[in-house]
This record gives sequence, C-alpha cells and structure tokens, in this order.
Amino acid sequence: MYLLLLSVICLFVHSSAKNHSQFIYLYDDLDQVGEMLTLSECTSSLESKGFDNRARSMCINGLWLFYPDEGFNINDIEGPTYWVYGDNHCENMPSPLDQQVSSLRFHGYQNNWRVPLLTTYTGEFFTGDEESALFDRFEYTNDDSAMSLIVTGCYPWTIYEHSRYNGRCLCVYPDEDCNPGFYSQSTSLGVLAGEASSCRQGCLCEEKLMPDNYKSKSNFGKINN
Ligand SMILES: [Ca+2]
Ligand SMILES: [Ca+2]
Repeated sequence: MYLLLLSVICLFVHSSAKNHSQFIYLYDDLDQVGEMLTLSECTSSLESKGFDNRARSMCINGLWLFYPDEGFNINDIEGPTYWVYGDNHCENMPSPLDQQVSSLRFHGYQNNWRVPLLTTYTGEFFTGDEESALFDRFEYTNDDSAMSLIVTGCYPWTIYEHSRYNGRCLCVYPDEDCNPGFYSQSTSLGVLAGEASSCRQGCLCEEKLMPDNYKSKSNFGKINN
C-alpha cells in the first residue's frame, strides 16, 4: 500500500513538472515530419544547431517566441515575429516564418512557464533585450526602453514612469484564466511606451490597459504582420 501511494505521488510530481517545463520540437517539414531538433533553451543562433531557416512545423510546451534573424531581432523590429503558448501544442510555422526562423526563446523560467512574471522587451513584438520581474523592481536595468511586454500568472502589475514607483502609472494584466497577456506594440503600452522605470505587483493605478489578446482564448499564437 505504501509503495502504491509513493508511486502515485511520484507520477503526479513527474507529470506536473513535465506539464509546466518549456521545450520545443522543431521539424524541417510540415505536420511534424522530417528531421527534428529538440530544444529546451533560448537559442540566439539556429545556425549553430544546423537548423537555420529550416523549421516548417513544431510541437511546443510553454510560451515561445520566434524570430527571422539571429539574436532575437535585436536590431530589426520590422521582421515578422511569432509568439505562441500551450501544452503539447503542435502546428505548422506561420507562412511568413516558414523556413525563416533563425532564433527563438521561451518566456520566463525553463522549468515552469506559468510562473507569475512581468517581462519587458526593448523592441516591439518581443524583440531585443528582455528583463523579467518576479518581485517589485524599484528601478529597471533597461530604463526607459520597454516597447512591449508579457504578463504571466494570475495577477496584474503596475508599471511606473519613474524609479521607486513614481510618476505616471499603468496597470497591465494577464489574459483570463491566468493565461499570458501580450502587449505587443508601443501603442499597447500607452503613454508609458519607452518610459517605464519601475514596476510593482498588483494594480495600484487608475489607468488600466488590457492585453492585445484579451479574451481571445482560441488564439494560441499571433504573428505581427
Ligand atoms: Ca532567417
Ligand atoms: Ca522613466
């Protein structure tokens, strides 16, 4: 009986860890066929993995971001980027990125993609440098440079114009049911685009903006063109 109980607990722990960890299978043909590359890390150069401009389909666990250039399009916000989240979710690469992807990364922690985080990006459409806040942050390292952001977890955050939670403010939210909230463009961030200097957990401001994907549950992923 004891052994049986132990094995049930182990199974549960094992499966829940697997469900929330982040990994991806890339395939060089449509519908999850062809040569496969398995990744569980952010990869700034798919060329280094022998898979540059090859991916045609995928299966993912987690929240993944795809770029046509190396280095997460740090110098080019014009190219199409793609973002998608889910558990054991498979699909073909959207056509603008079919055989175009040169770098990719997941959001947040590798072992659990649902950890509550506010992650800001220095470029629109989640390009460029990223900075994740797990707790209140009185001063951003990438000060005045957030042009897009992602909210994971179940609660909102407040971003502020100045350090130490001063100046104009804005509440940003995850989607319903604790799904990720995407603020993909500078217009998604209102007056705080390129101005954010600090952030706090919870909504502590009258100004509120819902994420681009608010209530769009059917929308697993989105491409920016
Ligand atoms: Ca490319
Ligand atoms: Ca500022």
